[in-house]
Amino acid sequence: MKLRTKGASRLMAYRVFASTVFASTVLASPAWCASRDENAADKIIGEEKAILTDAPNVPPAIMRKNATKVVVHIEVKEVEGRLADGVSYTFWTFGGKVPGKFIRVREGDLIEMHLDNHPDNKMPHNIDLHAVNGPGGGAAASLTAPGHSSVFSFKATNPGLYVYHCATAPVAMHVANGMYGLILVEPKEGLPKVDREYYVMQSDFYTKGPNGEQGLQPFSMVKAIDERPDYVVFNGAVGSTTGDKALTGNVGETMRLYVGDGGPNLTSSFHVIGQIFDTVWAEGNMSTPTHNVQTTMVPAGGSAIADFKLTVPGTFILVDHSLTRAFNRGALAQLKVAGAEDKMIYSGKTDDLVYLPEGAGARVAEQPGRAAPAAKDKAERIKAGEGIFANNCAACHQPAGQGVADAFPPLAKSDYLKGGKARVIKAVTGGLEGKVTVNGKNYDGVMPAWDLPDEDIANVLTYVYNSWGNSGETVTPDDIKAGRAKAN
Ligand code: HEC
Ligand SMILES: [Cu+2]
Repeated sequence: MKLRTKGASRLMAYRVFASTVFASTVLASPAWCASRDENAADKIIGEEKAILTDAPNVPPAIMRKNATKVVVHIEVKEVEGRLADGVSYTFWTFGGKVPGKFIRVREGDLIEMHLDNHPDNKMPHNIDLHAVNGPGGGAAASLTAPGHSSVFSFKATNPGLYVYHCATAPVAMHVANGMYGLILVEPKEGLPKVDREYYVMQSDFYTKGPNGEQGLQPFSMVKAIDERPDYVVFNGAVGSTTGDKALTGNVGETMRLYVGDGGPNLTSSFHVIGQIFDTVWAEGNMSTPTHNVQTTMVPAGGSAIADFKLTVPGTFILVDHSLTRAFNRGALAQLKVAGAEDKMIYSGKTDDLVYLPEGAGARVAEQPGRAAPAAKDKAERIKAGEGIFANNCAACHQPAGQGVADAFPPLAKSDYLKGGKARVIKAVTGGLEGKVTVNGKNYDGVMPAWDLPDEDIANVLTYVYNSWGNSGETVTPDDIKAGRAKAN
């Protein structure tokens, strides 16, 4: 949809708007979109079968200049699939995947909706489309037992990006199991042309076992009611859109994300790290775009459309900016942009200088005066060390010490640890930077010096030495005292 900016049409727009307000009880719609009544009255010419896509793909833009009858067939399937590595889940789906098929129609179209409930399914299902004017958004008309198919139709009277979902009791359970998707009702003039469009939908999952517990996980109604999700994901699974499944683009292209939030509970603070949205149609509304947006809220059962231009290459990360959801629960996707650098827009790191503020050598402990309780034996050291590791080391070296390729070396089975305690104590107390080789791989990063009491460092290193297949040595506070790197 193009905003008409010329003075004359603005004025005309205002007149239409004003006359609507003063002359009748018809609700004013923005002058550049057709009104609900105009769309309702649009003549239906011909018939076509809807092109439906799985995320992250979006059906092609509609070039038609008239309203038509669009036939949509969606098959509900209950399928077991991957929720995270080693974790599977019985998803209830609109079309076999989570989120459901993307449906694209034009305002004024008549949609003939067929909901087919596969005979192997165990539950009845239905569909409530937020684009429908009618009780339950179509839910009552579409309640369908396994092995049956329901048909109803509706007129797409209001343009926008709408969520659809199952509304069969218990509704939250059907939604929590994956029953949601998006339907775009394009305005007659279409949306501004872009080079790439993608479909991204966030949702929250509630499993019986905690995040990461392996195997087939049943749904937990208790956690759902408490709004304590174990997983918050984009497009149905942790890592659905990362690595070789990342979204892609090229420098110079314009990109549009159709973002939905299926919930059932959480509102998304949707953000792309390292990008600014040039245009956002907040809440999927088509009449008042906003510009230059960093983070846009996508409510549960709501949507947003975000456009931006790709100006520099690199990997950009899509997140729910409620950040533990992103980094600890899974709400993280990637966009990989290829092309030439533009050092004016983004220089990259231009320099790495030594920064030694006055007094840096003194290294004040974070909690001055805090005396770590002394561990009585090796078992106590390991136990205390586990907590210290989780709080100080796991963020980089990872909870199971496996490290992160090219960034943080592993502590699990690390041959660096075999090189003797003295070197390790020096690295942890004095920091480590420059090239190091661990298990045959090179790292060139910086680890800060750890301002922890001798007791804590002894404990964390004893924990590291006694975990993940390492050599099992004990490190004592006396070792630390003797081996501390000299403050510079
Ligand atoms: C901010 C990220 C970060 C944190 C937190 C961190 N490290 Fe490191 N660590 C690194 C990096 C980066 C290197 C490699 C440095 C280099 O390339 O010169 C490293 C190297 C090491 C090494 C030597 C290489 C190896 O893999 O065996 C040890 C041992 C180590 N760290 C222990 C710890 C311990 C113990 C803690 C917690 C007290 C900790 N690190 C916390 C980033 C971190
Ligand atoms: Cu259902």
